[in-house]
Amino acid sequence: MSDQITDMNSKILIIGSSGQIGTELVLSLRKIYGNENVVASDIRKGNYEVMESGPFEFLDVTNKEEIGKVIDKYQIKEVYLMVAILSVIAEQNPKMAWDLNMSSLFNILDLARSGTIKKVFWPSSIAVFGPDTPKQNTPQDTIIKPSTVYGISKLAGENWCAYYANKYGVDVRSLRYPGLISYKTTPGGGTTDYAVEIFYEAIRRKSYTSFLSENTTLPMMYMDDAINATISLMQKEELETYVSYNIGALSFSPAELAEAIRKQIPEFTIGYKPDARQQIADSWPQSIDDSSAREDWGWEPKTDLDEMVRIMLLGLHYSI
Ligand code: AKB
Repeated sequence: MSDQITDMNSKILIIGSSGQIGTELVLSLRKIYGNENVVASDIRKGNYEVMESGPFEFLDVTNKEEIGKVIDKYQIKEVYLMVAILSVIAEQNPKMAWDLNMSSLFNILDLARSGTIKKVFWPSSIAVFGPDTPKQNTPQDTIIKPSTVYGISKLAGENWCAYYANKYGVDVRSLRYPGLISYKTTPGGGTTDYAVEIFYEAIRRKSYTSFLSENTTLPMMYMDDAINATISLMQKEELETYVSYNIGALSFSPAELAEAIRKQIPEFTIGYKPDARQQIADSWPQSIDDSSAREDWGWEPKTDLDEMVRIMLLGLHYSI
């Protein structure tokens, strides 16, 4: 197994380029492979930089024919499918979330099986784990019985990816993202979103009311680390077998995040008003064992809590 950068002439398609991860993924991939080689697509307009720096296509991920046309038009070789209905919205609309999360994946896996796509990236999540999973240093392989609609769709997706990889030889790769923290595009509909909202409120009002309780510790990661993980996993020439990798970086509670913010904004205050999202958070791990990712392809996070807080406050200071 050797490492090799993706062929510089192969075209890449990101579906869901207006979302939190998609936005930053497009910009990073364009820096590596060139603006013209990275096609952004979404059902809605995105960030100005994404829309202006290279090709963009309006695309409905549930429409396989439409996706096929974009793949043919640009001779796409790699697809990053960054579309999903996250945990909170999925609890409110179970059927809609299941339909979108699964049909988008099937469309891409089927196109990869029968066409010219050589590699697919599909995001999984810590949401695959459930209340029976060990909470500390959650292993790669463990009890996996999710209690949320989103988690059920991610676990089914992981199994379908493994099936397409084993049965049809589709090269599909995946990461179990923790909560992702970034300032370029806001997340939407997730349980870990408090860890982004808190920065907006810290700058605007110097206070925040958390919808998770004081000591709810969850695995989290600064976006640059998540993007690096994603790209380096895709740059690996070959992986032995399909696996959706655990990746860990930070673990903190709302109280610990508030304490880190207070180092930069001493007058910042936090209150707690847990709502229905608490139950989702309580079913997830607190920290992640990512030794398989470290061993198999050299995963290593770089941003610690204080550095992440500093970057977030600085980034948002100039943009809101
Ligand atoms: C969510 O909170 O739903 C997501 C996730 C952990 O996958 N951020």
